[in-house]
Amino acid sequence: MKNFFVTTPIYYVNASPHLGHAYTTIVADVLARYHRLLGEETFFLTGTDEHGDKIVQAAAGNNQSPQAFVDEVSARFRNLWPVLGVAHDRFVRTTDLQHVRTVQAFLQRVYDRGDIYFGEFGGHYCYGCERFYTEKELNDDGLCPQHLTKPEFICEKNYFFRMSKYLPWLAEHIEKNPSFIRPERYRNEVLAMLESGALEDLCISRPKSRLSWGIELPFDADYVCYVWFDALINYISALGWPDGEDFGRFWPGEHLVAKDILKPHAVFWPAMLKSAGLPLFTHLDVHGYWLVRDAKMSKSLGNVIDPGEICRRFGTDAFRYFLLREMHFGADAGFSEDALVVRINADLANDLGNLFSRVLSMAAKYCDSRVPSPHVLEDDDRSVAELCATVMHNFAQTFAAVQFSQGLESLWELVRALNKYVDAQAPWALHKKGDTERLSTVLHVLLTAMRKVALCLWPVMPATAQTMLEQLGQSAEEGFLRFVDFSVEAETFSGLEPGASLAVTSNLFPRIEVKKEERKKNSAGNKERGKEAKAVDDAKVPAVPAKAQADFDHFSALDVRVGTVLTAGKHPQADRILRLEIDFGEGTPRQILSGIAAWYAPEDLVGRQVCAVLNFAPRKIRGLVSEGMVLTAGDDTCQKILTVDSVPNGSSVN
Ligand code: ME8
Repeated sequence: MKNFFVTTPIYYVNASPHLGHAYTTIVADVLARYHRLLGEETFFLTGTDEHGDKIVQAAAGNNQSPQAFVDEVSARFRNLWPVLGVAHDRFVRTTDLQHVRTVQAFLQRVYDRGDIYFGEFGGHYCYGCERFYTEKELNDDGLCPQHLTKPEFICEKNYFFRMSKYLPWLAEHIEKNPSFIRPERYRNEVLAMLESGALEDLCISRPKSRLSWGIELPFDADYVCYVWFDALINYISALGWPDGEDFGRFWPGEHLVAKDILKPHAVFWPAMLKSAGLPLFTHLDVHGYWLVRDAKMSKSLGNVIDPGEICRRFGTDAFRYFLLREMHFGADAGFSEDALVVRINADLANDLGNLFSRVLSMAAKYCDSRVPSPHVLEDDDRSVAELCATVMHNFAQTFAAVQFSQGLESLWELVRALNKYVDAQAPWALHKKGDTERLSTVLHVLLTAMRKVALCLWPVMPATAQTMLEQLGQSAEEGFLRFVDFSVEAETFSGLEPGASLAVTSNLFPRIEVKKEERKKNSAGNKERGKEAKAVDDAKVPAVPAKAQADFDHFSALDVRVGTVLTAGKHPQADRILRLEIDFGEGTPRQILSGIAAWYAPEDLVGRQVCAVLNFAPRKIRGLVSEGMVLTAGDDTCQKILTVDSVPNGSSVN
């Protein structure tokens, strides 16, 4: 028997799971179920990535220890998956003891093979990415290409992985194995990266003096492992490497990620595996971003979609279908509730739901809700059987090649063709004519084809497919999977037992009636809520004369940026002033004095992000220099800081 192992990235524990996380994990679930349909023994892994600077900062911002923080957020991820119909086999956490053991064994092996060395290195460190950049990797302005912030130049002694040694071999492997990274555009991107010569050895340690929340290096207790080197190893720690039997059974696996983490998966990870003498993964499947109102989801834009809430409102299977149908794997796609409703009404209620509803009610009327026996097949019937076989072959091919949207599109050709077949054969007319043989054949053809549709849909819409099968007189999920052989199913136009009892009616997907105004309100979402809040505020704030009209140039001359408060204390000479040290991603924090002591205790500000004007000339206030001005809102009676929803330090306020 063949085995199949699929993984999602393990999610960075700093937020609640969003639509992007949901998509990757649902795709992995679909693939796992598809391979189970093929009769393969599958293992599906997901989990959370819990070490590194960002966790420490986020935990501090929450007044929690890193461990308490990761326990809480990791549970939030784990609890979401059943809501999305996701049935993973293992949930790995990088703070698991087994993971720590595997990482240390892996490091030791690579070290013993001479692929880790100690050296002094000066590099451009981006705190957002938690990694060093080489000069060539920075953008033309010398900024981190991901965060567009100025990295800090750090020179320290560290351990390095001889990644450069494996790059020529990796390029050759990718050239020789066209489906190793797919779709092709990402394969080309990685080959270009390898050809550019910008990649060097990888710094894989952090001194404990700077970061202690990590896995200790087995060969130097003063250092912890770089978070990416640690996190990637989850794919084998979850299988118990080096001694767990699951490793021998399921590795190598197929990885699913979005384009943001292409490089660590396509370059670091294969080089690490090669150095440790382990087989490479089979495929790296890379998808694009879900965009909401044309932008990548981010808290600061207020366009983050909560997948749990969408499932509760529209149904889990409808949501899964939409995600798989709407995104062409590899390219970006847009999410909106309007588009979701359109798909539910057109594809699920009209095409699929209608087919089931009309055929089952005809079977109730004309053959007592029992599967009829077929008689002589005519050309039209044979065309349906042929279309079924073609669609199932397409479906298998496209799903194996992660082209889910195309697979579903092809399946819907069949669903639409079946509706047309109903219209053309007009069973009601056959009944009127008393042509029972032909009527039985037509209904049998329809019910057989509907069963094939249900079979294909099981990976994408498991609960609905199960209902469909039960309505067709078939047994439930587990029993069903035991006897189904997908390849045989594609070849043979049969599968129903004459006489088996059918459901009397079916209402799989009721149409969603959305009144125009309500839809407007839904799609405006946060915008509407913002307006309501504004209306309340407008009522409270007394009208003040507006300031004189100003030039945009005056505004854009100000350098307003976001930074995290690292320390806060009272000004020794001025009661009303707090002395803050704020990290704006510039390397050294700035000292800024702010007259907000009446409204904030210093400890309330530590870990919070604030906005400040940075390009005023430094000013001395009672003996201390202030290198900027923190922005606040309010009046003489109360001033509150302007804060933002976690963006990288140094981000400009525009
Ligand atoms: O990168 N559209 O975790 P992460 C589609 N911990 N998918 C999206 C998305 C979007 N707008 N935003 C995020 C990490 N994703 C590391 C991984 S693995 C060894 C360590 C999905 O929480 C997508 O799968 O930032 C992406 O690869 C992943 O979330 C990144 O999740």
